[in-house]
Amino acid sequence: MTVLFPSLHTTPDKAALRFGEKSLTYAELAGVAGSLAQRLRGLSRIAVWATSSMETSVAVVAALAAGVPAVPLNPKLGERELAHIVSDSEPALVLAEPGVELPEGLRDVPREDVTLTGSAGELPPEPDDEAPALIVYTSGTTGPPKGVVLPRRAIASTLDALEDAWQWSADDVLVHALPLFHVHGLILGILGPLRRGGSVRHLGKFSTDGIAAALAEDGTMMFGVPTMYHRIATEVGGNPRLAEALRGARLLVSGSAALPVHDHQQITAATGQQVVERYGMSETLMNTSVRADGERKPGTVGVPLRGVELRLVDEAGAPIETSDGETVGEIQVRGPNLFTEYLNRPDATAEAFTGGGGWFRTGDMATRDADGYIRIVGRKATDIIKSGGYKIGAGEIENALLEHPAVSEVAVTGEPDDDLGERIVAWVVPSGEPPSEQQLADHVARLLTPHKRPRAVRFLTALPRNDMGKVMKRALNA
Ligand code: MCA
Ligand code: AMP
Repeated sequence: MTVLFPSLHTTPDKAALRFGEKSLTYAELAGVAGSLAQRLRGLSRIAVWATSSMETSVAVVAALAAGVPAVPLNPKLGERELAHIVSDSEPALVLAEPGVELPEGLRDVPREDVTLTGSAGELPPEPDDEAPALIVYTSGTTGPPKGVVLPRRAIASTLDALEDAWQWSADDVLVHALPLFHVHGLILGILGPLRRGGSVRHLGKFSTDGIAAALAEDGTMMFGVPTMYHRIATEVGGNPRLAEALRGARLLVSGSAALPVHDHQQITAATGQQVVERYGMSETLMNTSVRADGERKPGTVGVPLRGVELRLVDEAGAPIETSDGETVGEIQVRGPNLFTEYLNRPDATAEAFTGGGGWFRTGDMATRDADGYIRIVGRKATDIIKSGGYKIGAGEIENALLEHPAVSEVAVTGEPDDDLGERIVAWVVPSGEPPSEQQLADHVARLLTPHKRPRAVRFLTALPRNDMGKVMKRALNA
């Protein structure tokens, strides 16, 4: 049985978590999470209203300690998406920050507030390594998001592989402002430092000033999505305080989407730092990274992490043996970092793996150079959009927009965007008087979530279709 967070037992006085004015040492965290864990034991599954807060972190640590699978919920989820996740995951309880209002969609789920004081509790014995620990919802090309079931084994192995790749230690103080309902912010950004016995400083909300202040104070590492690094890159040349703070960091890590080489270059020019990129997925956790002690090659996501088997395959599914930096294939991976299944979706789980050998098909297209560095060049499915580091399925937005009375037909695509990487564009055939862009954005934000809202709406009299009647999305973007 793996002890997930040894420091809860071994370094009581060390700072573990800090959110603004709130902070907890390892002993305090063990106490509050232990007492909550005792109350959670035996429940089938719980939800966590995942605000960017200390309470969310305590709730997740408590659920892990109790061996109860936890579903982190984006607090901005719209009504349709929330209803789907609640009915799919059937949480017995929702843990929330005191005083935070929960939406109607959770009215049938009992609520328990997470408090940071009160009687200290004993941590229960460690659950089994294969026990489901977290269920993280992620979008596909069509249909509603699927729940990715992650066992403790995957979490421990990915975090230990990153210790090796980044020389990540108990001395590191991680600074970030990532949301806590996805793998990046929650597993890497909170559970990562806790597994190492280090500390986290979460900023609540991203700002370049917040990053500069935290790194200048005691931060040694920063995690962010490319949109955050792009905002830093745009500003850092004219902001000596930000440049100085970044210069002093031990390691800056970017992930969740590709960081453009231009942003890499601007940051390096102003700070001397070379941002390290790593590549992962909700289903696989982390697969590759540029190593802290390795050559930094901007525009690549580095080499496979310890324990991760990675291959590129051609269209026929045959492995590509050459490492010429040019031949493009789909990335497939295998290893202890992988998820167990999609919740309630054996069909989708079976489809995600190859028949022979159990390789997971990532859908990401890449090349490999002679040093084994992977460069991601695109995705197999055009219907997956990455915006602000969030994965978004075109199909779910199309379905939501079709429910709007003023929309007759619609196609959704992703378009390059300097800030977001890709922006969501809705191509709409109106049923009468065209609705306003704002109306359609609000409609999607209300049903799904605000980051899935279209950032541009273009009206057409008909969608371009091929002889089979299928919408030709490439023609729209041309
Ligand atoms: C705007 N807003 C609206 C509307 N329009 N709300 C409701 N209805 C509307 N019509 C609100 C938003 O909710 C938000 O509120 C504010 O306006 C601004 O939103 P927006 O422009 O969308 O974004 P932003 O605030 O500029 O955010 C950029 C960001 C964010 C901070 C970079 O995109 C972000 O945090 N991304 C991280 C994604 C991530 O963690 N991905 C990891 C998954 P308010 O200001 O109140 O918030 S990938 C993963 O886990 C894998 C494993 C991996 O590899 O990492
Ligand atoms: P998600 O399903 O939200 O976990 O997103 C996973 C996807 O994000 C991967 O399949 C990749 O397409 C993308 N991704 C993650 N990290 C990187 C990176 N460093 N460079 C390019 N794409 C990335």
